[in-house]
This record gives sequence, structure tokens and C-alpha cells, in this order.
Amino acid sequence: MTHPHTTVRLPHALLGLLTMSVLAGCGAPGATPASPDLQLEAGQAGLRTPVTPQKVSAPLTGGWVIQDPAASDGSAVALLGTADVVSFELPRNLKAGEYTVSVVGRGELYLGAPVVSLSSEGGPLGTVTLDNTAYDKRTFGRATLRPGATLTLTFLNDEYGGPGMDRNVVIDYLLINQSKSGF
Ligand SMILES: [Ca+2]
Repeated sequence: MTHPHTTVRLPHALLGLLTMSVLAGCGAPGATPASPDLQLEAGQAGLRTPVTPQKVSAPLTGGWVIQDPAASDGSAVALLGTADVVSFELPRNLKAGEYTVSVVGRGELYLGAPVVSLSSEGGPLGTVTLDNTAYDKRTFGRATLRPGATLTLTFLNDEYGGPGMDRNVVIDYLLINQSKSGF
């Protein structure tokens, strides 16, 4: 007898319950619990950027929450200068383990595309290039994550040539996924 694979989409609040019931109640060997996607919105994440009056000059730097109808929750974070960061705190109820970590964002291109890195307390997790001007996903790779850890995304390579000639990066959200493919 075969066990057809089915995909179940449920509200996040139900996923924990579903996982528990699958683990406890299903006797089928090899059954895997539904894999919850964890979506960490940049607009609600921490911006670790000191904003000082002298920074309100060209070129603008810093991390700024922007309203953007194309972003998943209507807001995103723009990182304008080299070494500007946005930090994401993982939920305290996250199950420690290995995950695929991706970012959904877009680049504002000038003399090339923005590159961002992601790091945790354990060190660098990878870099991706956001050469897409519409929101798209880029995957850093697999990482071992612990609950409550902070992941820091950093803009590495700003370029500025004057008004309208500015490389920036806009981050919609970070995606933590248990599937190895990242989807
Ligand atoms: Ca810039």
C-alpha cells in the first residue's frame, strides 16, 4: 500500500498542533509532518542603524521601513548604504535544527546589483545578489538555527553617483523553511 503525498496548507497557528498530532497519532512509517514556512517580515524586524542628523545628506544611508504595496505586508526595509543591516530574531518556539534560509527582496541597480550577506552568532551563512528589480527569492543555503537567535542581513556594496544613481536593496522578508529545496 502506498501513501500518496499530500500538501496541506494551514494557518500558522494550527501548524504546531498538526505537527504534534502527526507525530503522536500517525503510525505510518516515514510520515513527515507538514513543513511550516516561517516568514519574518523585515518591516517588523530590528533596524540596527544609528540615524544621526548628519546622515540626512546625500548619499542617504541607513535602514528605513518603507511602505510598498508590492511587499508581502505592505511594507519593506530599504538598506541604502554599505554595512547597513536589518536584524531578525527567530521565534523562541522555533525547533532547533537545520533549515533552508532565503530572503525575498529586490535590488535598486546602479553600476551593478546589490549583494547582501546573512550571518548568525555562529558566523556567516552566505551571500546573495539581488539583481532583480521586482521582489524575488534568493536562497542563502542550509543553516543550523536555534530558537531566539538573531540573523543579521547586511548590505555589502553600495554605489552612489548622485540623485537617481544609487544602488540600494529592499528587503521584504526572511523565509525559514524545513524543505531542502527552499520551496
Ligand atoms: Ca545607496
